Amino acid sequence: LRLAQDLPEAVASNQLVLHYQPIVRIDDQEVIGVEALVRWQHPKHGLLFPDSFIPLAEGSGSIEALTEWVLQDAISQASLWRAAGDRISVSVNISALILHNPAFPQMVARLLETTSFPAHLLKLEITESAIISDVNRATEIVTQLHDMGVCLSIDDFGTGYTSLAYLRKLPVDEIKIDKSFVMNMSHVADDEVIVRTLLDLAKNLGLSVVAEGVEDAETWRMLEDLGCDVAQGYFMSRPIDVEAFKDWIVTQP
Ligand code: G
Ligand code: G
Ligand code: MN
Ligand code: NA
Repeated sequence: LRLAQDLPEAVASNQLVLHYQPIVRIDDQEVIGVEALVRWQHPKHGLLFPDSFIPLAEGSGSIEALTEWVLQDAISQASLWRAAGDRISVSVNISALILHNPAFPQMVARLLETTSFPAHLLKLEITESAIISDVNRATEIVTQLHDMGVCLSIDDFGTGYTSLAYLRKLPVDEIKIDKSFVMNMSHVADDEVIVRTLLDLAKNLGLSVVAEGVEDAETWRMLEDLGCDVAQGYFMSRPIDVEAFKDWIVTQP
């Protein structure tokens, strides 16, 4: 495998493809957003998942170009949906390294400008560990993005080491409760306690919440009872390509 060496060419020649997973409001089952998840349609190795190449992109200097491609494609697609009348947000995963690049906010601003896509409908998902590695630098860049109106979301929430006071200092809009807690909450009592506590915490800090990893109706109902607003998971849909998403969305109430 020469994946790291192949990456720049893959980005340049459109071998990357985005799949989208719906993000659904629980009370009326309205699709309010999507998360974009990158895949690599490799000419020799077939469809590769991000865990097999994002770390390589980070280690080989390709992550900037890859992230720009992902943002450009996700925002263009969301603009098309918007033009068709679907007012949905688009969430993009951002690698820790990107938060060390002072040119990043300007790049995002340019993409929003050329598509006329509203900043508040773009959500950047940052993992807790990403923020921790260089607090001051990341805070500066996150604050610039926030001032532009872009939404900041803490991904995999509950798995990192971020203290709550620290979380509150950052201009964060949303937390995504990690799927490891949500997946089993209907039959593991401790997981249910953790999800309930995180929901409470988010409410008290004025943050939006997405429960990730909702895999069945029972979990959906429990989240509804707990007052969770928004859910994402295989129960609604796996991440799917644009064509499949178009077919999926018309089956929704
Ligand atoms: O879609 P999948 O479950 O295979 O995603 C695995 C991991 O890859 C997730 O943690 C997700 O955040 C990450 N990921 C998916 N797309 C991107 C992307 O465009 N950029 C970065 N940095 N990570 C991504
Ligand atoms: O780390 P991040 O939250 O970005 O990762 C998202 C990944 O989680 C997606 O690539 C997707 O494949 C996976 N995922 C989404 N919903 C579910 C789910 O309900 N169950 C499980 N096990 N994985 C999920
Ligand atoms: Mn994510
Ligand atoms: Na997550």
